Amino acid sequence: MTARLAPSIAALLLTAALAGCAGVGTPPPVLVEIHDGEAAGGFEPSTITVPAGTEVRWSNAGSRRHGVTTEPLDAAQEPIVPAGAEGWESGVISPGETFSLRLDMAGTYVYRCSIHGEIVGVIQVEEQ
Ligand SMILES: [Cu+2]
Repeated sequence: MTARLAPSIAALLLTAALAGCAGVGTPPPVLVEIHDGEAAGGFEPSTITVPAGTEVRWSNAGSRRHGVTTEPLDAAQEPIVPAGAEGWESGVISPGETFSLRLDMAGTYVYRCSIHGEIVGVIQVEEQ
């Protein structure tokens, strides 16, 4: 009896596990627009709070080339990212182009435009 029930119980547990995964799911991507110049707002929004595992998409909404990097302007300083997390350097993002990145590690990330260093953004990643 027990032996016969086992497979169906296993199937039920598997179904529950899959439903649980679907319930938590992948958080929806979050869009950050890049605007020309600090006066125009720079990163919009400049500060975001997202759950771990979120894909952040930067979209160049301006007419100049931009980029996003965690490398500090002052090369002597350390990037501000959570311990154990990697920073990034997008390379050039031309007008109309996007750059995406999935952030899995919780903590604070500070980044800037790699071309216009005065434009800064902050991402707060929270444990899911
Ligand atoms: Cu820029």
